[in-house]
Amino acid sequence: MHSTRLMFIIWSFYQPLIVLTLKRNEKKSDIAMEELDQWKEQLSHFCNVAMDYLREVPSDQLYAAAAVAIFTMLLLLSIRLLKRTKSNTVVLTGLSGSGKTVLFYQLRDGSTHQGTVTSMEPNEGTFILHNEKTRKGKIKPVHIVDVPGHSRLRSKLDEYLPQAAGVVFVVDALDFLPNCRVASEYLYDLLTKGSVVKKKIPVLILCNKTDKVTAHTKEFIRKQMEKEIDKLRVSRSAISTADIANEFTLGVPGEQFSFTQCSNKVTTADASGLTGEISQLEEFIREHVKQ
Ligand SMILES: Nc1nc2c(ncn2[C@@H]2O[C@H](COP(=O)(O)OP(=O)(O)OP(=O)(O)O)[C@@H](O)[C@H]2O)c(=O)[nH]1
Ligand SMILES: [Mg+2]
Repeated sequence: MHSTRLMFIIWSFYQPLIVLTLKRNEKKSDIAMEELDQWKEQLSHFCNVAMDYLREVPSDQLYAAAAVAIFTMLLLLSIRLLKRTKSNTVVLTGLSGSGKTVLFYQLRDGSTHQGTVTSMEPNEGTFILHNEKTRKGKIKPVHIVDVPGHSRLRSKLDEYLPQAAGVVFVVDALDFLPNCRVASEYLYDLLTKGSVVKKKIPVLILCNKTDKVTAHTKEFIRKQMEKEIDKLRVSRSAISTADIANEFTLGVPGEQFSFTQCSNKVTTADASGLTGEISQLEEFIREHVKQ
């Protein structure tokens, strides 16, 4: 009973203030002074009623009401802040020639644009995915970054990882075996980076170029990379005072390495950037960059 009355008084107290603010925001210079005085009068009347009532209410109830109001405000504020800081960046990484730039243009324009040039600069853009352009309703644009695979440019990856909502590690499924070790080393370095582990950034291993019949399957690629990383785990931990400074270790000691042991989610998918078969990549992006 007390609380209903209290709510009514609080509402009565704020109502004129809200209306006043709205009126001011409209910036209508011709607000009648008369009307303003009327509001002021009403406001002071409600202030008096509220003060009288507050004097009657036991102080513990007042404290409880204030605590609930502050808690609700803080909760709403933190929800808003969390929503705002949610990133829309997805980073494409992987060895040179795996097909990142072709995928980037497929995502943006639905076509491939470029020939066989090795990227010398990260390629980035914020856009609505090409396949979503015809969809109705509000669609959130995504920020896609294609970081070149050239070893001298890989350090650029560290600039983008802190803001990443997801990382796509592109693997050439056609020319996989000769590159398996180097690709696994690169993936190992990625999965042991503090920026990836601490924030549990989801990683998608995207087996690209599956338009060719000789391309390896994602299951095969996953298994081979797990085996390679298992070997790397042993050799890297042997170099304990490390030239190679991996921030975190991978897997469970004494067990064969599997991506399921990673603290972040590591999944695999197929794609063909050249022919535009990128639905699994788009699914991953949308899963982590919500509308
Ligand atoms: N068959 C086939 N070839 C592809 C596919 N995607 C890319 N390629 C070819 O692979 C080569 C490399 O593609 P890019 O997109 O430039 O590779 P990248 O990963 O951006 O390479 P860097 O910029 O050096 O890191 C090009 O010759 C592409 O035509 C695909 O899905 N299928
Ligand atoms: Mg490129």
